[in-house]
Amino acid sequence: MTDKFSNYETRLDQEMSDLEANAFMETGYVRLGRIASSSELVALRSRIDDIMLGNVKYDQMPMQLDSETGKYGDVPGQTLADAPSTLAYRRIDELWRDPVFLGYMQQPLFKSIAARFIGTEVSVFRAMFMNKPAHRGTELPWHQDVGAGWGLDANPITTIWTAMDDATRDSGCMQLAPGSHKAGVLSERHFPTEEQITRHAPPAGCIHLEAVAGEAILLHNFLLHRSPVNTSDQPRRAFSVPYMNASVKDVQSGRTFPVVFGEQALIPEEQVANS
Ligand SMILES: O=C(O)CCC(=O)C(=O)O
Repeated sequence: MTDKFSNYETRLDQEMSDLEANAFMETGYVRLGRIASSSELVALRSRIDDIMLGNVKYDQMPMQLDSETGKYGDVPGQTLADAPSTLAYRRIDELWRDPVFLGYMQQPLFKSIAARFIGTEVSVFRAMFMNKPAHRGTELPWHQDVGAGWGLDANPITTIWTAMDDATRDSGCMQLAPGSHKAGVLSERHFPTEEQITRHAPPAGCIHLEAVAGEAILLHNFLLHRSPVNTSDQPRRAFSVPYMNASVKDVQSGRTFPVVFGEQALIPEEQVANS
């Protein structure tokens, strides 16, 4: 089954409705509508191109190349320095360092969602660009975005995923198992067993989450999701941000995470690239 978005107007309403909040808690995801306008999409795409090509550099930004084989196990480690200039990155993290992406993450609708599910002091576990270049990409197996593997002292539940291009079945759109978030944490290491997949993500109960460029979807972190490789001629880029309480700590270092809403919130104008 494919779940398609049908309203192509940019969303103006900056508050999450009760209906949306209830749908999210019931199914584990809710479509927020088209959030990024055409001009915002141009800005986000050109900024990420500049980061991938090395025209805008952040020394601390983890960048991961795509695998040659399309297999998840073959993804190379993350590079922090001397990143090659190419549009074939699979993943770039810590985009809260960048004013364009930080500004996008801090918009009023996302603040209203965070206020409803988290509170006023809010940090982000990651701010991740996820790319499936044309005729490439890496298969991402069924997983939840929780568990001891993330190394946090509390599990976040709200991730906002934004399509930076149309995401179709051909370009490797996400697949979801609606309702699977209700099963709780299936594996502390991210990936469920085959038996759990059969039980919680049966093919007849799963959907292809096609999305139009600029559309954002609120995903429950416990929801099982996956995505295949991109077989189309177009890239399938996305931006994904898990929001959580600013008190959540990394269990090893004891550190908290970058704050995006609240008293200590980062300010886009103060985020400066290294070159
Ligand atoms: O964009 C994708 O294909 C998957 C992204 C994902 O797993 C996430 O945002 O947690």
